[in-house]
Amino acid sequence: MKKVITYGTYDLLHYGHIRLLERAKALGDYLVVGVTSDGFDAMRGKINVEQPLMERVEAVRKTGLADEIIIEEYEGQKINDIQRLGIDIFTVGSDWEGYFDYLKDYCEVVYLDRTQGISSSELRSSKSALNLGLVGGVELGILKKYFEESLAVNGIEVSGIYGADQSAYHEDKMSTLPYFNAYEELLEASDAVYIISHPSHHYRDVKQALEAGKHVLVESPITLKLEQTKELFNLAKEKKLVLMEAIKTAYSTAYSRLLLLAKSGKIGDIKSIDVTCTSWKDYRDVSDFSEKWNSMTAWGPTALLPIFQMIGTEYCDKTMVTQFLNEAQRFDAFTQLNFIYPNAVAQMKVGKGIKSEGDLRITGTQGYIYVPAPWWKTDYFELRFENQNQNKRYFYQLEGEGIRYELVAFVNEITYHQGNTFIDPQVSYQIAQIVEDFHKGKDLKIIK
Ligand code: C2G
Repeated sequence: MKKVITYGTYDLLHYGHIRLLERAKALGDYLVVGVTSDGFDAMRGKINVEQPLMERVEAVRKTGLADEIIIEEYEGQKINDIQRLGIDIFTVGSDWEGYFDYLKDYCEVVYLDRTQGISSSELRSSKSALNLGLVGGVELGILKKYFEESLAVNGIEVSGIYGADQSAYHEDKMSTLPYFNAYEELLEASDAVYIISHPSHHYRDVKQALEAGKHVLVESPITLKLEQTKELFNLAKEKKLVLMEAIKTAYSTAYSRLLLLAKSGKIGDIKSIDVTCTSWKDYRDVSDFSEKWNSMTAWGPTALLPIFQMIGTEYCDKTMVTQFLNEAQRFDAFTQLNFIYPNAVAQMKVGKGIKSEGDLRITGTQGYIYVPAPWWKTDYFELRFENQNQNKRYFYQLEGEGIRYELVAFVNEITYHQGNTFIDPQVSYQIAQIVEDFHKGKDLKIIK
């Protein structure tokens, strides 16, 4: 018996799919169809799939062409399936010509002509790509990462750049993008913007974008003041626009799973969180820090995230200690914060003028979770117990440092209004509050 396998998303099943399945079936005696899971599609950047997995499976089943249907969930699964199921022929449409030649080591590979003139993309309710404008500042490296990641996400088209130094990109792909000299013009050309101007400009930049009717993904902190952050969220709500805080860690798979595990009681009650984020640079020759992200704004929001998301925002006391490299311009070499909650404590240390181990430890009454440095872009963490035999290790794929997932979440929220389940507004408000207190010097002790 000749066994054939083929894979696809089969969104809004159409004539092109059916013709492919018919020809695939005709190649042998038994046809296995692999239908991609929602998660796998999201990971490979196919984020605009309209039907959920079960509906797509049902549609394939109804064709009566598949003898067996399996779900494709991870990269590299094809080899496993082929060996496991004893497959003789792997086949797929000619749009994948050459791409699956590596499977020739395991079975015969056949590319079938793609049916012209029909596709799921055309059938999908003619939603065009989201035009995303990039609003820069001095953080050129990060802006570039967002551009590169946007290329891996279906449904996003970068419309241009404003506010960044164009000459910095002369050698790469980004230089081909339109550069706008006026923010209004970039807004005009975009449906949404990603903003990484200096935090002191966020309020102005976000407000202008929202007032122009554009969705906003803004680096955290959203603004430097709690009231301003609230005002912007209200404005977004009023205008039915998405305002999303860009803390990439919040959108990564490993971190999301870690959050669920910690909350599920696997390590007992959480009693303490210790979190450190540092990135060192030599600032000895720097005299003007006005456009630089200080340690608190660059790292504070990321470090505060696990604390506020795991033990809440209702602490009873906090102390903040900082050492300034430039006190007038509020540039801190490092800042340490201690929180006391009714049932737990937390400590965060952030710094650009110090270097330390950037790990995350969550202490519970039964065990602890350890996330090695750099914890904020991790694909791995461990659950550890007194009895080491109970220890567990968890690995998750991390694409583009989490930026890719963040962009997918942003597009999904704009398209499907699923609600931002990644960062609760209360967490955003509390982050803004801490950043505001720091800049005002409230509860702040200064060391030399
Ligand atoms: N197809 C076709 N003609 C069309 C459209 C699609 O022959 N007009 C074929 C594709 O080439 C593919 C199958 O139908 O073999 C399913 O297409 P999609 O649902 O778009 O899935 P795709 O993303 O191509 O998935 O890892 C390989 C993927 O799983 C294939």
